[in-house]
Amino acid sequence: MLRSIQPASRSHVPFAAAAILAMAACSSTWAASDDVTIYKIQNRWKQFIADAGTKVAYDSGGDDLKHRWILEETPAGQRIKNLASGAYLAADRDAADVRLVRRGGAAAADDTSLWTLDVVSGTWLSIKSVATGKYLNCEPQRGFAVCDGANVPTSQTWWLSQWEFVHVGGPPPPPRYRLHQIAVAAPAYCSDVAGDTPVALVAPGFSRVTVKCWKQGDGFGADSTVAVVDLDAQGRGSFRFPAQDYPHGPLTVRISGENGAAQDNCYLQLYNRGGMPWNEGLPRDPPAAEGMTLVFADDFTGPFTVSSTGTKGTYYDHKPPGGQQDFSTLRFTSLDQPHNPFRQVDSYLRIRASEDAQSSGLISSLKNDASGITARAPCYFECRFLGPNAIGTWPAFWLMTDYMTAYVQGKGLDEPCDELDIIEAYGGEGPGHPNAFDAYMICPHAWNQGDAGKTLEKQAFDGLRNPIRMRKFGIPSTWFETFHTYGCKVTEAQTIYYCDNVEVGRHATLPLSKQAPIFFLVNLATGGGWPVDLSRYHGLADMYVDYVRVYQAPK
Ligand SMILES: [Ca+2]
Repeated sequence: MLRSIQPASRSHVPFAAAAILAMAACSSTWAASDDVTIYKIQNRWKQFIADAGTKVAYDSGGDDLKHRWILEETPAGQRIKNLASGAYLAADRDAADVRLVRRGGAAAADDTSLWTLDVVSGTWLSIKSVATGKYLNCEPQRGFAVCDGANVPTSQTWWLSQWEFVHVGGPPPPPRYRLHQIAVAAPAYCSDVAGDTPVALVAPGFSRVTVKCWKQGDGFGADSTVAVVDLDAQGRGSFRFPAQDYPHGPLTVRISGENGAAQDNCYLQLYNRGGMPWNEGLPRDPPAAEGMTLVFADDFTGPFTVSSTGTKGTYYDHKPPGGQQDFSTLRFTSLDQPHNPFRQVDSYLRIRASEDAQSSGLISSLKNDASGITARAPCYFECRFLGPNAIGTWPAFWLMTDYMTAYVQGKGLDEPCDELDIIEAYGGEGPGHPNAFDAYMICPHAWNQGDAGKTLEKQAFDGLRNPIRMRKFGIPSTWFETFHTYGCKVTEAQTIYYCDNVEVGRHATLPLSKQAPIFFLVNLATGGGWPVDLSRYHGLADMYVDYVRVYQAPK
């Protein structure tokens, strides 16, 4: 059992103010036991707390009564009561131990047995003492729970202060919603819709939310307000989404709320089975490829094929060789494996990140035997995709010079190569998150090329003025609101980056990129040193790739 800590190089302070969560329909005080929702309370290591007399033990659970607990609600917080003994959990101001107090100790003036529960991630909750402001935790492995945790548990940190209320009897518990977080109760996240679609919301702490969705039209299209929804006292509300009036295919419906300092954006990803065709598929040749010939295009209209070697499959589904350099927290998973992250939907490749399956996906145009699709400068690579914005999502379209030919010749993985990240987009918003909104990163690298390579890499990066702010270049929507094309032209002199055919940055072409074969990768990675938490979207995030194409100038 280890204390879970965040990566040292990153800071992450998501929601400073954990809040009391409504458990409105939960047990009323002194109700008969068969009318009361009964829980076992387990920690992250599947150990259950139990009444051990004056102390609170945690152990493998068993099924005896000492492990069964109910919640009693009071305006000031909740009490956690052992079903069999009637004793309450209580925090001590002067000692770390959690005590068990009998009914007399739960007098109205005594706040030591009051607790605030909040959602940390998915079904995991924090249990905070109203009296001491500290968190119930299961350190220091003495077999007894204590309440000395001063740190706010997050999806990535302080697992020892996280608890799950497992329903073991009585009425089913009501769903929990986090204060100042907008949740969609229906339709399901990442589901298909068609036509007029009712949408049900729960947004505790907000009285009104605004719903927007990017709409087809001339040029870039335009934003549209779908609805302004007034919510009831519990934060519930609904609206109708007229999917028939919006683009066919993947959509991001944005639901935003504000209440004083509290703000939240919920990104409801949907797939519109109906709707209006808009910019789907391969457009005519882009201006940046003038004078070049199309050498590869995939509109994802035919079978999506993968193989690690040979010409049979178009792609490899890991970073070659063998995925040993895969870099996603939710690991890149093969097409032919359980939890396959790939699915062809109409003329899109969907890459799904799933926390339940612990999987996501990457495609590489270069395979394990160094065969595959490459182009040499002067050349142009382009991809049209829509990325998901959730905590830790990291969609990307990027290029590398061929290092696999050297690898299959036995030269290892320390040979020089270049990497050109055309777009690295990081999801998550607010303090502790890298970009989102209209920002993404363009990152050139000159790997294994000594100090000279590092100098060139730094010059190239510094000249790009990252992050790339899409609005600054006249592009009115973001990488997660609607589709965009992301392109890179590599000439012997300059490497130029485009979004929707607008130049967004350039640098002197790195030495290897001038002459080595270049291949492309598209992925929905997660993490990269940043926290990953898709729980508010029930563990799902989808990237949709419309097409990818490659041009090269005739020699
Ligand atoms: Ca397509």
